[in-house]
Amino acid sequence: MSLLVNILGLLLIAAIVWWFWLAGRKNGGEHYSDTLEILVKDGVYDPDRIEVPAGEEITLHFRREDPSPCAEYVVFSDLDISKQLAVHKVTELNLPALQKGEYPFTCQMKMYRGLLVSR
Ligand SMILES: [Cu+2]
Repeated sequence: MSLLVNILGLLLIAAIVWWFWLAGRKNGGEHYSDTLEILVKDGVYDPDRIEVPAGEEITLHFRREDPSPCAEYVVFSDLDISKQLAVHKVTELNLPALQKGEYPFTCQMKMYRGLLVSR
């Protein structure tokens, strides 16, 4: 009986974690603006999903707070664009006008992952 109670308890915890994880995610992604900063820290880009306008040149701002070499470069492999990010600073990255679509960006080892959604 106590085993059953323990299992139910674990399931409840899993459900709560799952709920908050889902609730914390933004469906369409953050909307791009000139002042939007992408924080590079603890293995995640924040925001990790950004909606950008199609057909416009834009500038992304990456604030790298992770000194590990893992975070050193941001790579847009579909666009053949990469940029070295300075630690504890904001690095600007210019992107050409994009067609509608999805453009993943990662660190060079693909542990950091983000997505640009061009609409
Ligand atoms: Cu990495």
